[in-house]
Amino acid sequence: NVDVMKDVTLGFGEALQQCREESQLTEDKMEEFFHFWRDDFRFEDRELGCAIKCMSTHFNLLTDSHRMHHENTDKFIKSFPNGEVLSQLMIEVIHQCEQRYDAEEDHCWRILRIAECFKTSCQARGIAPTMELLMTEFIMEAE
Ligand code: M21
Repeated sequence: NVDVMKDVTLGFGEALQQCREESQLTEDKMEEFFHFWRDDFRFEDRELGCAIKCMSTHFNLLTDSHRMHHENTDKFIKSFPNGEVLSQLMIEVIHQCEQRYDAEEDHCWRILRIAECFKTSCQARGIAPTMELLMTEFIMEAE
């Protein structure tokens, strides 16, 4: 499960470079997307929420009201090896987080809060990938 999350994170993270300009997310705020899983990662910059919104749009994962598109998200997760073992759970977690922050009208801020909630829930459920795992894979991919 942790391996599936690793692959989805690295796959999703491929859209970061394309979204930097649009979201004004500078490298000092987030160098690489997988740093999302670091213990000391802070969810403070609105730009990060904007970047996740842009990246989600890039993969067609949002509806017109900027909420998760369940069907497309399911297909996206299942496009990774063994994605089917985690797809339902991930969608459920994100959906619960969406409901918790539904009153926030600013899309970037809301998505940032949802992302933080998603990370915390994944850690509580033991499906968050470790940084060692992510970094090793990231470096191997780059070589
Ligand atoms: C699994 C890899 C990365 C996940 C990153 C962020 C997940 C955040 C979910 C935000 C979904 C936005 C939904 C909008 O309502």
